[in-house]
Amino acid sequence: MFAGATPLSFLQAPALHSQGVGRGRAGEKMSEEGMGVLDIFVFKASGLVKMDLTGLCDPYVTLTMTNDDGTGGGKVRRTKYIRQNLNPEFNQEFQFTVYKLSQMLVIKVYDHDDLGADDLMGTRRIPVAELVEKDWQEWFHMLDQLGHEIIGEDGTMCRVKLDIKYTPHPTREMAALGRAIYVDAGAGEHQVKESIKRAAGCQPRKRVLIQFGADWNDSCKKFHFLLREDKDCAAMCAEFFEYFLLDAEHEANFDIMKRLGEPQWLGFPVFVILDHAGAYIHTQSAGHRAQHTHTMPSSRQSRAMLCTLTRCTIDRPVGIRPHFHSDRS
Ligand SMILES: [Ca+2]
Repeated sequence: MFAGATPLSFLQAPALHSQGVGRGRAGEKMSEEGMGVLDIFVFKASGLVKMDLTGLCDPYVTLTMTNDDGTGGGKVRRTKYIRQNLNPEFNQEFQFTVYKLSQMLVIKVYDHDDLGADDLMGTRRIPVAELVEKDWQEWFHMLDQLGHEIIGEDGTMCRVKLDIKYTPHPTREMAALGRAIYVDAGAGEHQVKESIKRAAGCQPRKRVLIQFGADWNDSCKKFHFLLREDKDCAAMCAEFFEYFLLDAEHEANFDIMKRLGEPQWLGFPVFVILDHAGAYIHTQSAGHRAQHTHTMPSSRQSRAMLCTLTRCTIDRPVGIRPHFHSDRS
């Protein structure tokens, strides 16, 4: 080793325990479990430059995730170093938690020296936002301190081959889809009665909004999730409606559906609105797209549907049964 003998030995070896990725810009606390996980497999490097008197080098690769503002970084992960090799194979795997898409992955190649500080050969920074887009199996070209590509001893580009795969954590929404929501089927009549009472007790009075459906239908769960969790939908829903779910496939609710004109024949989920006295006002399906293409409703669709429902409660005369009731028999 002869640190200083090459213009590439301008930086010191990495500190192995720098600050953890716990906080983002301006001290904003980041989620403990993060958004997901990056699995990074370091295959090999090639096109390295000579760093030692022998004409070779003892390369290793380090990986770091910076904070979300691109500064600092988490713990440095490093491969073993390979003695006297300009085309080393590492075959080591590392895992990183992704906290924010604004983080950067920093790849560095160093030359190990038995005496003195190791020498940096090249660096590459890649936005995490790009890495989570797809699976990568790619040669990443290393850059010098001026941002130029580095030509190795063999005349090829200095580069590192990585296999990168991103796995997002299950979101709260996905978790919600995994849970049963139509759970209190036997209490249907009671729920109708209580909701009407609550709607009448509000000032101004609310309507009753019943979502008929079944647990096997993911659109039912998604709508329910949005009406409860999407900020705009939840606010609109709470302002205008006493909202609850009824299992359309449970015998205990068949009488209710019969009274309301068999809304289940429009498909799931289907929404029925009653006024504060329990009189029928309106029936509306979630729309063909949501029901028949297995396309999950978006927040925008749910908001649009809620707008229509709220309009219906004002424009529609009370007590007219849906026409499809007689169509069926
Ligand atoms: Ca060396």
